[in-house]
Amino acid sequence: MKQGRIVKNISNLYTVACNHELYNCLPRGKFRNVGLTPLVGDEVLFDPDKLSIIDILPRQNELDRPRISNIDIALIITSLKKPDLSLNLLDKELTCIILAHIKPVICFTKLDLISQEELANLKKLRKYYESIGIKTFTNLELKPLTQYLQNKYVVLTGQTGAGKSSLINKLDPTKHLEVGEISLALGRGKHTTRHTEFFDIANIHIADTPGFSSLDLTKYSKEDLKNAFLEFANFSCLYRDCNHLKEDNCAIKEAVANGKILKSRYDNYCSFMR
Ligand SMILES: Nc1nc2c(ncn2[C@@H]2O[C@H](COP(=O)(O)OP(=O)(O)O)[C@@H](O)[C@H]2O)c(=O)[nH]1
Ligand SMILES: [Mg+2]
Ligand SMILES: [Zn+2]
Repeated sequence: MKQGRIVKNISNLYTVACNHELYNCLPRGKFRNVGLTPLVGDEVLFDPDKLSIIDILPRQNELDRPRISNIDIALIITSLKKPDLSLNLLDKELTCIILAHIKPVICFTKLDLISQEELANLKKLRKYYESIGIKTFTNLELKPLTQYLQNKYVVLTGQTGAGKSSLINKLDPTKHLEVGEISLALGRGKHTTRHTEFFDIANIHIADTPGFSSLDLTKYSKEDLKNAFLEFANFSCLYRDCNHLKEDNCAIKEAVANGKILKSRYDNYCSFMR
């Protein structure tokens, strides 16, 4: 029996990496009986002769969309055009990642497609997210980005068509992952990524994923959602259990009014709470 890490999954086949060797394994039947599915990222015990996964070691953390475990950093690939920037989606992704106890980092793409005015707006946006402790990069800042991700287990998340696979190809020019334009008719790419897979590139363990078209926040409590908006902790409201919605003397609403909290952040918070 050996211990390794699942680095790739296609339907029921799991590729386990162990001492730089790869083993294509099937999960043992007992997992299905107890409703347990191995995930890319899992540390597992496996039988290298029978090519079967015997046990899954406890997970440090686990993300639902994309499904993956034991991640240090989720790099949210956020395109500014095609698909257009959605701060609602970005804040949703941040919420899910923070509540999964994974460090979020934002990487903006397609700066070549935006106007000067939009570029100035991006600068302000980056400054705000940095001020609340979230690192931001663009896909034109490859050097500092790779530096920052050194030796980390990183998952690429973000909408289909945002530029996840393209980023991997950029980081390693010997890689030729399929990339694709999003088709407006289908709302999904023609040559998009269909499975989750880790690559070791430039001293980074980085996983490409299919991305997603929607995210669901209904499993979170109001308390969870409040905690996910990190900047709210800097303010104290009159009522300790204030939901920052209809309450009087709400320090959060005051901070929005005087520009200390980004209006889009607060609007997205309100929409998530509903
Ligand atoms: N103009 C522009 N296009 C990009 C950029 N990054 C990716 N793309 C294009 O966006 C499309 C979708 O990219 P892809 O990497 O497949 O996105 P994924 O679905 O997130 O993996 C492809 O046609 C890429 O060539 C960028 O920075 N600028
Ligand atoms: Mg892709
Ligand atoms: Zn409040």
